[in-house]
Amino acid sequence: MTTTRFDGMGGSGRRAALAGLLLLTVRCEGPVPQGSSESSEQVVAAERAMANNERRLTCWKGSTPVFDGEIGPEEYSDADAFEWNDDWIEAMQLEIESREDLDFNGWVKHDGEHLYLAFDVRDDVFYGIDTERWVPSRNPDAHVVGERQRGWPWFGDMIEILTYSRMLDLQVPVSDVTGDGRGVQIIYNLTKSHEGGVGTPGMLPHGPNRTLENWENNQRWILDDIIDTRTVIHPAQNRYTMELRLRLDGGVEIADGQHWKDGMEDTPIGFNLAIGDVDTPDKSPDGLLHHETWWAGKTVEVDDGTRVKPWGVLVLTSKQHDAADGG
Ligand SMILES: [Ca+2]
Ligand SMILES: [Ca+2]
Repeated sequence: MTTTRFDGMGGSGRRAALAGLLLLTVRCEGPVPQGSSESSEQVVAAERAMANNERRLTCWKGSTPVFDGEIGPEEYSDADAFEWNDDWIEAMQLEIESREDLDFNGWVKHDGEHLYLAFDVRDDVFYGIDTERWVPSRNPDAHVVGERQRGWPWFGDMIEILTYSRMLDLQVPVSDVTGDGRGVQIIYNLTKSHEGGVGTPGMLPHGPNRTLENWENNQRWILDDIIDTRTVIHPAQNRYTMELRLRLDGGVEIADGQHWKDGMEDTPIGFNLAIGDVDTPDKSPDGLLHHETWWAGKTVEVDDGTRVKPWGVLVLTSKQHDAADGG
């Protein structure tokens, strides 16, 4: 697979990467997941919205998992799986140095009511558990919870989740999302949460570098349980497992007022993830994270100089994985 690296490269590299992405829009073809159908019009629409059709997952319909943070041996066998590899795009200075430093597996599926994401993350040092809760020099208020302008929700071992459910409908690049069913950018943190405060894992609205609209909608999602998580920490194995569920009704709005539901045709939406790792201060030379590794990249510059979000593609389907060819 071709790796397109957007962040941390000079202007010429960015232009080359962008040219590669634009070439995809001309080619009008991308690999289509086995068993789920996708029209060439949908592929073109995704590319207009800056989605890389080579980054794709299928959200099959499957069994309802036990929502407890544990990942049983067969619990996600009917889901599409992803894992860390060299195609993920690091946004911080330091590359992932070993599988012990940071490694993860993940799964995605839905049961007709919720979209589920599950993560099994291996990390040698849990920030705020194995370490003191040291704060970055640039923001001593990093752990203020509930105030958009002060806290850094993403500081810590974390997972950032992004959707662009209106991607096919709008077919345009976006610099920001609205934080609701149309598109969301929201944070899971291993050691703090909007509802439980410092010390309790869970969801947080994104911080001061995102819009007020995104923050307010993120907060409503968390308080109304449109999005919810469960976490289990396995300290002896240096790993944590987390299950996230997102209510389809209210959480995935594919057109104005229309939410994707079971029985609809296969629908690609924009999707992206970042896995963040903080260890000890010496591993954060820029005072930020040790790692922030992105599935589809963090941002990309377009012709007018603005930076927009690159996306991977998540195909929502009513089909089941087992029924798919080769599934
Ligand atoms: Ca680590
Ligand atoms: Ca860590």
